[in-house]
Amino acid sequence: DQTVTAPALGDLLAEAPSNWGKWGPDDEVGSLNYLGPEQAVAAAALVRSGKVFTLQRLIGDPKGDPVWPGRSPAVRTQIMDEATWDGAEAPQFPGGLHYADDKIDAFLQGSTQYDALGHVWYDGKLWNGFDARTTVGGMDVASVEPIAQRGVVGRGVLLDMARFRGKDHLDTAETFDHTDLEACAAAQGVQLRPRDVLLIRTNYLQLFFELGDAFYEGFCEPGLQYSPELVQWFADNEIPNLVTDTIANEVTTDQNNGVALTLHCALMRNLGVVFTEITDLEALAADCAADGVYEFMYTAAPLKIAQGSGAPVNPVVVK
Ligand code: UVW
Repeated sequence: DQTVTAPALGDLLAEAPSNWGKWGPDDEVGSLNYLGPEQAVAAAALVRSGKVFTLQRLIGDPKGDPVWPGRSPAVRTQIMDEATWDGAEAPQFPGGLHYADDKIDAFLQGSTQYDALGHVWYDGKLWNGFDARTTVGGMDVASVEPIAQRGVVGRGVLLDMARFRGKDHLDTAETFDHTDLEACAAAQGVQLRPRDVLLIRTNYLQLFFELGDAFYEGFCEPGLQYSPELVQWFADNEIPNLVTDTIANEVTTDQNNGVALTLHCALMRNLGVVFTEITDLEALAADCAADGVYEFMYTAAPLKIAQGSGAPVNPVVVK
């Protein structure tokens, strides 16, 4: 049983690099501090063709909404429609206006989303050393609010790991590391630079759309796998934001030691790397393959949700 033999995160990451305190004791946006006006101006200079790509998955996709096991897809309910206005009790507006209204009941991590830095923790501490009890009843610190307030603008680089490995999509539990990312970048003819927003394509969720509920049997997404060297690489390269097209941005269960979601802890909790999950990179990847340009301006701003552990987002890329 891997859950019994897996090492505790506190032991595994005892010597791992940390950015706690680097931007002051009250900081709630972590490695997004690496993105400032200089990075925004440089990113804007990458806009050449004016092609725009939106990276959010469709909420309410008739083919289904992929979510982490235990979460449910968003439910949209229509409150007002043309039929509503037929009844005797229907409100009447001078001039005869009718309108449609909907509401949505959704996990904040139930579609394309930004995680708050305090979304995960271990040993009772969140990002920057904040006490995990500050999450009780709504996140008092390190929620998605300051990330949403700030927004994200920077040089984005797509690393198409599926194409690099000659596959339609990566396989269940398939792993890769920073050396693979560098090799992928080299094969694509793009140079990785410090403070890049990394967008990693696996196309793994294609299996969700093919398999439906059977997708969740033996659930283990492919992705980056923890090693001390990988975490150091993220620290050295001052990566602000990791964006992927999987539900949780990393191999679900470490294939070496059985630990779940190690990088959520090593990168998000300890380094303050912000995670963006469940993006749709297909149109962007097709375009990059066609024109050979894998760098672009990446912009995103999650919804401003008070005390939220995350928030839906529709990132925009401009090439
Ligand atoms: C969990 O936190 C379990 O997953 P995610 O970061 O994908 O929301």
